[in-house]
Amino acid sequence: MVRIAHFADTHVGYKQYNLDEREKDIYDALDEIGDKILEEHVDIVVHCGDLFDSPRPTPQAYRAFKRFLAKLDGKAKVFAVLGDHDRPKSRGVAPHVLFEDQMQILGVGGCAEHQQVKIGGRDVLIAGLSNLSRAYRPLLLEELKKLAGLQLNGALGVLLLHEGVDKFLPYEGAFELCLDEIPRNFGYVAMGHLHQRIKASVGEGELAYPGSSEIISRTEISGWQKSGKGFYVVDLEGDDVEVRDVNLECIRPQVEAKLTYAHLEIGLGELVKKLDGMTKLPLVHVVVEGKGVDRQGVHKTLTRALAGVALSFRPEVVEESEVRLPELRAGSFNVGQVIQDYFKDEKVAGLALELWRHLRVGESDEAERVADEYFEKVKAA
Ligand SMILES: [Mn+2]
Repeated sequence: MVRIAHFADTHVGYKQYNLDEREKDIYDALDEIGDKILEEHVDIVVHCGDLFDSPRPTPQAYRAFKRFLAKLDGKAKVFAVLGDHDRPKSRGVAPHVLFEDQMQILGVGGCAEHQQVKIGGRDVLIAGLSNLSRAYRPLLLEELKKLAGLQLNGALGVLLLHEGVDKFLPYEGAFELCLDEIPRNFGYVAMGHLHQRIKASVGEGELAYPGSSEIISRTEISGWQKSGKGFYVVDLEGDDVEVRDVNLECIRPQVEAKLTYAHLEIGLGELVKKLDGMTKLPLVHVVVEGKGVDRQGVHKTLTRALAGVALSFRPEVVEESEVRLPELRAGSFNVGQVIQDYFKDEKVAGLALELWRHLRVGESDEAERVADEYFEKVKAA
């Protein structure tokens, strides 16, 4: 049997809401992953992209990953592909190259790569293609076709990718690949990019997204509540593939609350009770809805009530007059399609869709990054 630890989207260096504690939370998650990987006695470790939050990590982020690799201390072979966050923007090298004597980076520059390793007498073929954006879909498909034609000759096949697959993004249309475009000759297709945990079958094998290792965005809260955050341990034995969740204990809780302005104190009392006794001080997302809301007053009340029971809170005030429900028929709504119809131009629609995904949850830093990246592309063209 060959045992693999599969993780992705660690976003090391990310500092949610510019809070020092959140930057440290991400390092803590990486530390715990390292500890738990050691407990599992894995042969191979694969990271499927967005290891770092940026192609130019801070020294602290580098140090956190250095500590992770030192922990493994050559006990497992480490492979990685680059994600959209940590691949270099134009010319230049990925931050991973600093560690290239301890890990292999696969499929950089739009060229899929594979290599064979021997684990306890078994041949394992590890293939990978680093992230290519939707704009390079033809190249992506061409490379995947080459991988699909690989002869495994009895070796266990593992494929590493960092892309969005349509089946798991039904409303947004922001995918790079369709499920049936994934090569079917690999026993395990290790994915990165989507931050929720997903498992599916493809061909004879299994495909899985381990999700992000911490809660990177507010949209991940429900997924975290349902299936936790962490990584996968994958056991490969002949045609049998077993994928098991390993959840982290250090995740900082995030709570969403909706309060009415008229009954703010009562609602807050209940919220505070709910927050009491959590392992780490939670991050709280509060929506206050009502008429003629005194925003400053609300902020003061929240600050007073949540001091000591929350790390920080993100307030949002919704005036009752602003609450308008759009008339949409059930099942007919696809944000990607609406945006596409409005803008006509595919590239502009792509930009708008990405901005929408971030801005609807208040991720203005992320939106800025997307806008900068788009601008750089336009400038280069
Ligand atoms: Mn990504």
